[in-house]
Amino acid sequence: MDTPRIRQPGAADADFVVVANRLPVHLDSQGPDGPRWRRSPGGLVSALEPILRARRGAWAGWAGTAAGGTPAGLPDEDVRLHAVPLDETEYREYYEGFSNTTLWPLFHDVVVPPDFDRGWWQSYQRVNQRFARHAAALAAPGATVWVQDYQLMLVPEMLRALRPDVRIGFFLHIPFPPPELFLQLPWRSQIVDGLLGADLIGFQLPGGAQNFLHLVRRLRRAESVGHAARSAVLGTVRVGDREVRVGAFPISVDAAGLEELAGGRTVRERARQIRRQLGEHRRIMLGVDRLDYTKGIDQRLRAFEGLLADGRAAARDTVLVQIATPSRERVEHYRLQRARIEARVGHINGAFGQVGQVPVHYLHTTVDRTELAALYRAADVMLVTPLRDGMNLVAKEFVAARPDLGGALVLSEFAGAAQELTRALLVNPHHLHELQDVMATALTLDPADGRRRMEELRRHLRERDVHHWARSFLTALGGAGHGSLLPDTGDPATRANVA
Ligand code: GDG
Repeated sequence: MDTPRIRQPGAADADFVVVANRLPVHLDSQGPDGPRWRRSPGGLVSALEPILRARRGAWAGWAGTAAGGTPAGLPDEDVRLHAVPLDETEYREYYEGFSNTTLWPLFHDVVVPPDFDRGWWQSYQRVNQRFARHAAALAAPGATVWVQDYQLMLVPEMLRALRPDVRIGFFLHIPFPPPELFLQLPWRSQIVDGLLGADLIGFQLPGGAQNFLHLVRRLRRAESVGHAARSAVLGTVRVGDREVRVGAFPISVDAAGLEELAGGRTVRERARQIRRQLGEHRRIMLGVDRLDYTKGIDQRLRAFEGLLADGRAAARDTVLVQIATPSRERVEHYRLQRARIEARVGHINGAFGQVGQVPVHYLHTTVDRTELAALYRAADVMLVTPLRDGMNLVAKEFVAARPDLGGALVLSEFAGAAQELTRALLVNPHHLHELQDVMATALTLDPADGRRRMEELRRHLRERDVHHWARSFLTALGGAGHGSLLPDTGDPATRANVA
């Protein structure tokens, strides 16, 4: 699937359909023979691909260009990629507007105030309806459809109306907020009804699942909500004659794949080269984030500035490398955040740098997988300090990329990952002094202590990788009144969570 092409629907013959805002490919170039598509890296694709292959799967999503995908055959007939078109206005209103200026900040503890706009909401409904129609056209009788994330929360109900025969799962990748925040949303009941069209609603954390169950209790009759203590499934909601399961399924990374990449010669050599380039004797702190105001990049820079100012770090012995991947650049809060971060980087380097020795290396770019793995391996301290984050895969990737047991992980308590990676150096990033202290501790961590911590973190990750995540979700979905979705591979994760 290296240079996949995209085709529009054929017969409704897919037994397993993934519906996500984006297809797992992006446009690489426009050649003479038409567009060339490249596979987008990411754990979700690696986790779902084997299942898509084994079960005559299809993936429906937007191709990332206003023109939509080019209808064509696929070189690999086992995995069909199906483009859902979006025009420029819809991209602005449904994606940049309702998804990323209303829902994203609302679901991340209103770190910035969300905007409520009826036009955006109407566009969100229209686009969700389109995704539902496309999914309905792809699914074979009795198929399983797995809908992903906050951009598509109305799809489960809309799809059920079109295709009552299919089994529907929904997974939310971002936090689900407490009811007091969610209830600000003018269209709160419609969103909840949309989600309740699923057979299984999955959240990253038990807290998100509980928030949702509390909300349902407030918005619908209390007696419709039941408790369930069956592993990942935490509760059930009765909707007419159906039972909707609600549970927590913390997502993870392809730990074995990353370990292999990070252990390879190319990455190890590049990591050594990075260390030489930055100065052999210097301690390297690393941040890797989409440039998003939820990721706490600005707070991290302020904390580092404090360490430079009070002498606990100096440009000659410490360097912070910050990769800030461009993201949602036309949305105002993102533009403001970028300006703030870049001003701070300039200020820090101006105040504490010398010729040939700046304290912050800031890269507003996307690096390739090999470079990213090399940076993980070169780092002494990994800084993952979001103000709120559903999970945060960077924290898990860093752990997976350190078979050498080196490197210290500073991890925000407000990242979902903190509930599992308890042997990281946990920190409240809203508390500037605490953040400074924990960063200083990480810089001077006793190597034996660091190795013990990393060993435990890695043990956890080996068991709880992205394959485990996909299997436990699909097993719980399979248990929702139907037979199992997965062949028994002997993997304990396949057997886990069976209700
Ligand atoms: C959402 C939720 C949840 C970043 N820069 C580069 C690059 N990346 C990759 C990382 C990682 C991914 O992007 C970012 O994932 P995160 O989990 O950190 O954050 P979100 O994008 O906000 O994801 C989040 C996630 O969904 C999954 O459920 O964990 O809470 O917000 O994989 O490695 N990859 C490459 N170059 C870069 O420059 N190659």
